[in-house]
Amino acid sequence: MIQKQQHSLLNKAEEACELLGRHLDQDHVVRIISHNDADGISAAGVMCNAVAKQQGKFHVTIIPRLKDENIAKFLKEKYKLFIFCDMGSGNLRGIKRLKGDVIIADHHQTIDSKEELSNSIVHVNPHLYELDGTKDVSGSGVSYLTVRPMGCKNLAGLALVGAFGDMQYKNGFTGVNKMIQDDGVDSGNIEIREDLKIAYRSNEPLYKALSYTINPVLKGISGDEEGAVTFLEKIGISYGIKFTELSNEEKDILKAELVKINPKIFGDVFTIPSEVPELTNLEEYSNILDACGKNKKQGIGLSICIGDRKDSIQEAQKLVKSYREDLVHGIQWIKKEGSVIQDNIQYIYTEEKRKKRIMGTLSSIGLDLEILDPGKPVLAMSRMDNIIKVSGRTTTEMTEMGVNLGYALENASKSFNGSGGGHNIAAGAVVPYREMDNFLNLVDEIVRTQLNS
Ligand SMILES: [Mn+2]
Repeated sequence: MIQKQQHSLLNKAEEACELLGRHLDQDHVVRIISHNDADGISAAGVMCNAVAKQQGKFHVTIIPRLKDENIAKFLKEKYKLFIFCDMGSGNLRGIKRLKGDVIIADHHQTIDSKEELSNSIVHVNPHLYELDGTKDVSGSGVSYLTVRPMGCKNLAGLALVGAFGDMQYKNGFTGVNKMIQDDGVDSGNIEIREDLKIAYRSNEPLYKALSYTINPVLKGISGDEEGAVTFLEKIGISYGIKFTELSNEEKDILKAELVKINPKIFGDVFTIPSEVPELTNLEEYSNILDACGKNKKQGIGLSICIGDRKDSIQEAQKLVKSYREDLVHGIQWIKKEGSVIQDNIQYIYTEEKRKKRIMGTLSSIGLDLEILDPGKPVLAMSRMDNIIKVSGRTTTEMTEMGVNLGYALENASKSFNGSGGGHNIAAGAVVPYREMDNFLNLVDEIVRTQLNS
């Protein structure tokens, strides 16, 4: 069944590819619009690389969200082909009004995806074939499928960078992602080997590298340089040198000790062997794009994807560095201050600019490290003038007990003239600042109902 559904998706992607090919034959400039997260930036990168390979021209814009005002601007543009990557499925009504042909290469589930479309729009989205777009394919993956018939297996690695960015790797890739992985391995673009998943292991001293490792988290070590030093001293390994400089014997000791803390620290590591060292590791590549997007430097991220191997990488690494320093500070902050506990939820609150951009990630890490009680969903509240931006995070265990944060935040925010929604495990909302306490109480109430039903 899945095979058949996947086949239907590939057919649709092929249809999109033919449409793209017809426009490239006529030398039309391809108008690409994509999302500003790691997945969206790599999705645009995949598309641009494929177009460039056919000697085509493109014009790209990377945006945080496809709003009506964006579409209003595109309506005035004279391009013959628009491609929306990692977005668009939720804006079919607006997109239908565009003058040119359209390809939508998205993986988000939306209510209006059953909208009637004309022949000038090719809509490629796994949800249309009952495939799971939350874990089986990302926006960059759908973009990849769209150009795959042009012979682009060298882009498989970049396509999976987006999947890592959207957290689709869970003890392995599944569905379409697995197919892309096979493409990459068969063509030599991707290499997979078992190894320790220590972040920045070739460019930072070991204690720092370990304290920066948050995927997976290491209790007592992630976000804690002193903890990392203590751990390394205890097992008799010098902390000041790089992982890559350790002897094989030391690497074995380290592995044995780290696995005791979290078995997930040893596993498949994905690389693009032909890449420059900074981008070889797919997860680190994804972190770089993520940092670019979060700092509104999506142009740098895109330049990297389309081949700038000098200035952009240096620039992006500075962003990564400041981002991970913020994370370490954030982890220490939560450790020290904890959260505000309510009956069924807990929350953290900030007005600080550097904390605001990491609040969601911090909540997840806090739960993983158990410095925040995993038994209560976390709402991370960031104040922006008169409104509060809310990121909600919980654990799989809690969702299995009935918690659905997407539903809770959507309903609670609507009661206070806000908006919100998302997945059961991670969701977001925006509410007026003056309603913050009422909002928290209502979410607390909704979560209680969810747990009791
Ligand atoms: Mn995505």
